[in-house]
Amino acid sequence: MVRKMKYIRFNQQMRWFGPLDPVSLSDIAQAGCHGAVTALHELPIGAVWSREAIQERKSLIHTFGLKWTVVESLPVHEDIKMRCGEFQQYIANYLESLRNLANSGIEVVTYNFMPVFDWVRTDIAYLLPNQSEALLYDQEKYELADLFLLERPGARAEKEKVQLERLQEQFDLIPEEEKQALFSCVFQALPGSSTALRKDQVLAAIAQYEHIDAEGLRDNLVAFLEAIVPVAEEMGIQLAIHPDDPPFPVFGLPRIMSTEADVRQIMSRVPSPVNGLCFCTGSFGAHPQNDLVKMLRKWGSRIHFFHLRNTKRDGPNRFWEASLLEGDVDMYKIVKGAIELMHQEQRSIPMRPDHGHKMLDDLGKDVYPGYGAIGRLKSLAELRGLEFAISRTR
Ligand code: DNO
Repeated sequence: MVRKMKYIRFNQQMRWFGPLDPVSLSDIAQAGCHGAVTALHELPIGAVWSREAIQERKSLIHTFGLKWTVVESLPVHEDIKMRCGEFQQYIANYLESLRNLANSGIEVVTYNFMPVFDWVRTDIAYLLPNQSEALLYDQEKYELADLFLLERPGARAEKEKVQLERLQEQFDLIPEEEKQALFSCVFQALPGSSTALRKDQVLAAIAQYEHIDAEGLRDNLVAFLEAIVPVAEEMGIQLAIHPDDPPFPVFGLPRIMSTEADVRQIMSRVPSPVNGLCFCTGSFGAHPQNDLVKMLRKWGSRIHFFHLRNTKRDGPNRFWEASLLEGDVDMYKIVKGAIELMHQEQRSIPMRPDHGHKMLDDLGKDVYPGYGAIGRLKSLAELRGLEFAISRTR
């Protein structure tokens, strides 16, 4: 008989981008986390993660009294997403990495299936009334970047003539340095994304998807999962797909993990319990039709990792990253739902605060956008307080 534990807590994590991250493992340990979520960021996408390299990183993390049980991300090569080129070799590599990770004690592997771009924002220093800075996605800025900076063929065809004229006028008013900043924000700034691509490289990467629609991409994801799930099952690895961020198509590329309906399809087409979700409240929460509390209730047993952050929508396809307790997501209900889930299933689920505001001493520092220490520490403290209070009163 399973003895029920009184309090099952989140397995508290913070993301660490490796030895080059200005936020150190010592900072993460001082924040009181149980572990650091990380990846071998220095390796090219698609390469095998060797047992030795994994062990070395793990030993480093252990030196600070932290554990490494969650990988974010083991990135999926574009050939696998398109099911072309060297995709079989890349799947074989992925399987080898999964085995090596499992043999080194990794329990959860996070990945995404977004073509070309991982996450997209149009401003990484959106000034809040209290002088801290947040990340912003503004559809209009995105359209300007798409039409006039990237000059994606096809972007113009998606617009009416009058709309184009209005956008052109807007674009002409932007000073040159701001145009540059917009380009690098949209295409080159965000951590965890593949690499800083040049305009021609971005265009070439997008063009490769010309003949792949959402259904095609979904089939490719299912085929990928069918190849890796048996190994994940055998090795005791939980797979956690990250939702699309933002949760709608960008640059004419298909997106297949934006809504509850998307989740349902992938979870039911590959029903193994190891085929699970990274429940990112920021990404799912930016879509007005997603009822996050309901999704958590419905798909709880398939949630292997929580990313907790809040967004505030203030226009169609426009949102900024709000304080943890203040955006559109009811964080009280989410944490309550997560606690219920952990008790019901008698398991502690890894959770990390996601992007934080840039604030206090971090304002002058060069930190990865969204990943300064102080803003995330604030969110973590709020989450811990919420969790503690809910657990004590249930
Ligand atoms: C952004 C992150 C993403 C995430 C990947 C997972 O802050 O949430 O980069 O790590 O999509 O594969």
